[in-house]
Amino acid sequence: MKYGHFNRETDEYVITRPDTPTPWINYLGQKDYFGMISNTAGGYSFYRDPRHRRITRYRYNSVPDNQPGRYIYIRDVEKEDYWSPTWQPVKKPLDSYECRHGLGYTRISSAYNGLNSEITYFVPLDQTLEAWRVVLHNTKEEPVKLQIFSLIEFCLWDALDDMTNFQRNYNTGEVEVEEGVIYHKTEYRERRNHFAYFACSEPLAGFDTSREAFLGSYQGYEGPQVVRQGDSKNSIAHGWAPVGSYQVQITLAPDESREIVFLLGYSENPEYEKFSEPGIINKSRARETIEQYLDPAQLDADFEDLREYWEKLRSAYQVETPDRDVNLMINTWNPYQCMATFNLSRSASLYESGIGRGIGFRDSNQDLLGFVHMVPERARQRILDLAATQMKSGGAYHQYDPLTKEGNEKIGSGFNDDPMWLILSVAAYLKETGDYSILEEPVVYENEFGTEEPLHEHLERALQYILDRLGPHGLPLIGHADWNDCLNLNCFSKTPEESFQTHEDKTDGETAESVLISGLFTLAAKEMANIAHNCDYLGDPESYRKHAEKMMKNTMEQAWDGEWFLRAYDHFENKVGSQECEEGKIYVTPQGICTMAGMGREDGRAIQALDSVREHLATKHGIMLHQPSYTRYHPELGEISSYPPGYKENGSVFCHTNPWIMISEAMHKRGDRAFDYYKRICPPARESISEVHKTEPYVYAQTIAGSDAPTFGEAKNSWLTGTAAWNWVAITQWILGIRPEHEGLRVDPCIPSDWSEFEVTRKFRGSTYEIKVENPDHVSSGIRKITIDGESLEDNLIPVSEDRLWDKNLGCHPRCR
Ligand code: BGC
Ligand code: IFM
Repeated sequence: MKYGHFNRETDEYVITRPDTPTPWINYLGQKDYFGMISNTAGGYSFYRDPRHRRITRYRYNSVPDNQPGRYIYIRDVEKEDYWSPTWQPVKKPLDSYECRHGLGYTRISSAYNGLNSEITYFVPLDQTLEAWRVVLHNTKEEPVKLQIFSLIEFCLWDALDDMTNFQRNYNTGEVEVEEGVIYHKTEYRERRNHFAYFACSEPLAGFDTSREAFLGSYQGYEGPQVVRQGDSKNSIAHGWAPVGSYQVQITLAPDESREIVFLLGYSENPEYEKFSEPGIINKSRARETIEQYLDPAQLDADFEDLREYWEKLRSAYQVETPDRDVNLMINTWNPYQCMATFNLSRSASLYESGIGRGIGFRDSNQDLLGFVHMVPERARQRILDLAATQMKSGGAYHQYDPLTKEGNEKIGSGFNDDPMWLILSVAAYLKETGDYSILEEPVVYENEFGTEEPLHEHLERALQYILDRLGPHGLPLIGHADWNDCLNLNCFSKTPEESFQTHEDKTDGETAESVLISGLFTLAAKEMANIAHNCDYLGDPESYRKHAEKMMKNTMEQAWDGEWFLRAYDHFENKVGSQECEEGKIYVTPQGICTMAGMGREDGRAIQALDSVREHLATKHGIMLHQPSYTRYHPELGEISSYPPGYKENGSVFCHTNPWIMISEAMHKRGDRAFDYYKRICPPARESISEVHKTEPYVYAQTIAGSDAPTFGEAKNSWLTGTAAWNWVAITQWILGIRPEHEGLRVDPCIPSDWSEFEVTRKFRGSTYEIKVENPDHVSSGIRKITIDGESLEDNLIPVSEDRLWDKNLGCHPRCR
């Protein structure tokens, strides 16, 4: 069952009924000011950091779901009737309803008793405000007298305190209303000097800033007293719960339309004022911005800029293939989701509360694979920020704070796979840009001044980190966990208190080993060899190759279980992910990563591992993490078995890992299989079973319940997941096969054999490549003939022009000389 449809012309997903199985959201904002908005206008906004600079309040896990949000109430004065043009929160049945989630904006249109409304929400580029453009149109033959009430509920900035520390925060809320603008200034006294404002383009017929005055005591958002009675109270909040509400009165003649603009913004006093005039908010600058952005002509121009911004980002890779879902994902939705993960890592979504996590070291390094082609300069900075949270040991803080960019002490380090992802992201950056100068950039350790070393030293230390931590079978020690945060195999080597103290970067007494990290290490060492081959910053390429070979050999000896790769050895040297195990006999992760790294390619064991995945783990809803799921708690395995069977890390279809199998299948030239897996989890391919899948059909979710779960096929945790970046890599680089390499652009398709042709436009190192692939013989892979501008090419690597190639001897690009 569908709840909407894709519009390819406008690049929108159009939701045609409001009661979607879960709230289907979109993100607003491109850089510093962000918001989440659902198809019924639920959601919240924040400036940079969703924990410490939360602008509006939101109630997770509450009922009714997905409240509050960016609300407009409309009241017909004569009929004394009111409704929400966004359906929530009043939920009166609308005569028509449509929500269009587009790139960087959401537009909700509806009709009720002859009044059409259209509300467009967006954040202008480089601004710290959001605009709501409300257009009302009277379709009736008689005039209609209306009262329009807006509502936002302010968060008292620190989102965690806001939902826990009521003895304090019922006292702190402060607002000011001046010249028709509501200022929310809680906390300004402590020289924090940031504030929010809410403004409106129309003369005010009234306002409210006290939630209780607006809603009425014991009332909810669905029927505020002020709206029911049509009478704003002009209330000023003192403590309790500050809100922002305006009342506008208009009369619309038959067929008349009117636009009203609301602005919600964030402002800070300039740095010097923070100290010279503590406690005074600088309204004059905010005022200027408000004047400027209340103007519809300005907003028209901004909306156009926004369109061009997304157009430019997406234009780096565009396709026309025989498959609708591929076209939708590659041209629009997959890069869009990748940018959301760039902006927010795993911090704020409907499933991430914005207070739990910062920017993940592992996560953001992987996310980079999906956005580096769109925002290479910002990707460069992200790499440097991440590397600055690395430790001298080569390990890394697992997360950093988006506001201060400092490593999170509480979560600490000890996830032994972390350093490998830095090597993989730097390799991806180099292949995309050819900018080897990044390797020379001085970067500190643990954000500590004076500890700078060039980035290439950080990479060396990352690799060494693994070599310094090999276990009894010569495989990498897992530490607290590897990619699977919940596979905690060293629980028994520690007291219960110690097992939660991961900030100490040491592995004393820990013996559990990870086969996934063996594979990652091999991939990373091979990337190091390639980088070393192309520039002089790293050592001898041969030495990295040797490390890779040794790890491969040892893994094949110690971690091949007969038909697939083992997952790990636990603290007692027992096998994890083996035929011998009672539960969790086979895991997808090592089959993907080890075969991608080239293990078992020559002797057929890689193919065998992939076939085992198909036999034991592949379902119609995607490939499960392991089988059988754990039915009881296994203290020797840790958190993984705390989840019920089929959910999350305990045997769900953990979508992030599926593209590893797609990539490996493509590497082994099995295009039909690779594509078959692609389609099983591809969101638009699941659109028609939205009642089962439940989350948005335009973005990936982290998990889909596995076959051991009663809700098999149900997705959760959409938007902020490494699934976006890895599927991008799988489809664009391995299935369509257009792959950036150090020396040029590889064209190496491995497609479903029934495709006759496809076309790609790829921007790469300053040139635009228009690539047409023809497949008259209906094969999956192999290139018979390749021509470029009419000339035939011997190899399928399109070399980049000389001046875009890094020159080892010059230590720069020839064009920079
Ligand atoms: C996992 C969760 C887990 C959490 C804490 C996350 O990465 O997805 O399932 O509960 O880590 O260990
Ligand atoms: O690898 C992790 C990721 O860092 C956060 N989400 C869950 C994944 C698997 O545990």
